[in-house]
Amino acid sequence: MRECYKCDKKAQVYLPQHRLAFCKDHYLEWFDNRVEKTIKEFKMFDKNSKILVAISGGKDSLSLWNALAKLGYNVDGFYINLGIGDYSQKSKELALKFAEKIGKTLHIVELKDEIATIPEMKTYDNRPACSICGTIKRYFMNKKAKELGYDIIATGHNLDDEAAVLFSNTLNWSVEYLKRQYPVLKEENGFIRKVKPLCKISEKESAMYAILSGIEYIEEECPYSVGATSIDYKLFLSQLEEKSPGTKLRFYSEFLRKMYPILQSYEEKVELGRCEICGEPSMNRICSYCSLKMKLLAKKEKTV
Ligand code: Q46
Ligand code: ZN
Ligand code: ZN
Repeated sequence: MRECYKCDKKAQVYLPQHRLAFCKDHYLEWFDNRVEKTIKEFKMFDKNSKILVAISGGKDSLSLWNALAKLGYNVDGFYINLGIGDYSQKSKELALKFAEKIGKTLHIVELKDEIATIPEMKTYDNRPACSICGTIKRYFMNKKAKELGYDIIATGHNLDDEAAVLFSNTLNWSVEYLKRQYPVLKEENGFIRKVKPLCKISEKESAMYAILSGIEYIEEECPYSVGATSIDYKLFLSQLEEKSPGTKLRFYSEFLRKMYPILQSYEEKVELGRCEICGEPSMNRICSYCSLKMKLLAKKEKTV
């Protein structure tokens, strides 16, 4: 058994991609420092910023909230109850429990009161549940964070998530998406600043942090995530990582360092205006959320 890199205790965690082994306390310290380093590297925010962490009840978002609070940032949580049966009920309970444990505020949006639950919307809309859900989550995160007076939204996207998206965007040469794949999206045109402080932390590292910190998180995946292509990409990248530790981090970090700056000269033809109904930023006259809501109301009326 290895010894901790920092002290003479037995190591509980081994990180092959960094060739580091740590005892529990030094692992937690390493994780917090890595989050802090990422925040500084990408100039995400500082101690005066008012940050809202998007909480799903899973290991990544709760680990992020925990780390930011420990590091002394001004940070609250934001949870959207999607109304996906037991999954949503359990994740909401865990999110509330965690907020209470660290003494922070958790703001909650109940989809059933705003529009309809995801399963209900699925019965009126043919699009994949995740596409509807993504539209709704982006909309409420942006709108509510502004209304509540926050400057930043932080999400728990980890290295595995980012590497899988990068892989997918590269396979499809989706230049417009690649151009925007950065851990900081600036505040502009009615969009609040969005950041991903766990972008250089793997899924396993974040799970270990949650477990060793005693964070209770929802282990089940959302039932709609079954069959998503991103899962195949993650599996494939993990096989590469197994053979050659550090592959994912290299793939993502080198993209940011070498490719991202080059892509900034790519011209986009996006014209952003404001939604005529809700006033939120939109590429069309009516934003995707409002058109979704209108369609839903029209279909509901037809069926009564
Ligand atoms: S919550 Fe929503 Fe995810 Fe469930 S419906 Fe899909 S997008 S999988 S992160
Ligand atoms: Zn140690
Ligand atoms: Zn709108």
